[in-house]
Amino acid sequence: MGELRIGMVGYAFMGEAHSQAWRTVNRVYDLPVRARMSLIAGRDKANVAAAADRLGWDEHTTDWRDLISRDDIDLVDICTPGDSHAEIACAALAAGKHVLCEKPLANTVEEARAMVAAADTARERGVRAMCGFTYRRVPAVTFMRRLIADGRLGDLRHVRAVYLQDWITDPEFPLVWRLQKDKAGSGALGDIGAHIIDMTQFVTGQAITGVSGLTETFVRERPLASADGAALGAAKAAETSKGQVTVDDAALFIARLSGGAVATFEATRMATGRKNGLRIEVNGTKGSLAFDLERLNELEFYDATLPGTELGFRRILVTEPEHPYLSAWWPTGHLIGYEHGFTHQARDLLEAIGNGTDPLPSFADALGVQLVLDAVEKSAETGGWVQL
Ligand code: SOE
Repeated sequence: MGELRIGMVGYAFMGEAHSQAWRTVNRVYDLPVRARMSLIAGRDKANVAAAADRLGWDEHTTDWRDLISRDDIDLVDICTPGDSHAEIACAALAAGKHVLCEKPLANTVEEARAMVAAADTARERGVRAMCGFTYRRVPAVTFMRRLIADGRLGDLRHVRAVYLQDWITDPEFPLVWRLQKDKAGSGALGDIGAHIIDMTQFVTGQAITGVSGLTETFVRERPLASADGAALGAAKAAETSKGQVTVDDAALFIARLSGGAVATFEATRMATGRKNGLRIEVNGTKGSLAFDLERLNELEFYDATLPGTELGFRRILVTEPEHPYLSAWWPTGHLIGYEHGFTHQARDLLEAIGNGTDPLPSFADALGVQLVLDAVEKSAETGGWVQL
């Protein structure tokens, strides 16, 4: 079995999640290649050294360019804020390294297009690129796509997708990078709206063809963050001086899909009480399916083809070995959690690289999401319909 030497940039929330996946993936799945956690990069010397030790990386560096110049790195895993995705990914691909890049792919459509071009050129040399829309790899979501593709819902009519969080409801919550446009590209729209856009296109197999949306920033000034911190970029302490919030707190839009369905989307970090509330429901002529991330081992299924006396939503427990990804985990009925999606993502990427095939979602798929994000912003500015 060949070894794939990984270099990862970033060690915060996503860096930890990806590290866990690289540590675990070959212990759980039989794969054509073995991931080696070779080198981790981060700007702060003490922090990256501590992260390397805690997360299990062989070596660490304060300069991501070391990952690009070293011959003993085969794949670059990008877990940084969006403002550095394009530069790192394009450099890595040009150097012949495979790339896994966190979502959203970039901060602008222009950057995303450059990344797609770099990936296309690299593919000719057998180099692979993938974007990390991890929730596709929750077994219930993958299974939902399968049921829809098998025609179990008939013709699709509606998609209703929400992604609700509440971690910035307090106006004193500091101005972390996720609230700064130059670092994050957009707010709730790109951070969590991107997930429900990708999920909608993934489960339905249909592309979003046009949108009309609005965005809102409820808290326009926040205390400056004084130090980099842990989960969600939260600062250890906040300064008394304030800075401008330059992204949306909430984004809502309606859309049309290429197969004729219509869809509604809501992404917000101001939904008090909702912590990581991603929910998607699809209604078709033969039935409905719903998924809720806070109950990620389940699907709700309404089969409208049953006799009237038997109609009703029923719960499918997605924990059988026959369900996607699950045969390698625990016996029937034993649940999985948030982090497993990252292991499944690592599995699919290693399998594709080992077999010489293209992993999904590709950079081109992720550019598709970026175009929708851009269209929603344009629509919010103009108040009109934006065709894609
Ligand atoms: C913060 O909003 C965040 O961590 C996102 O950045 C992730 O993509 C999402 O999975 C959970 O929430």
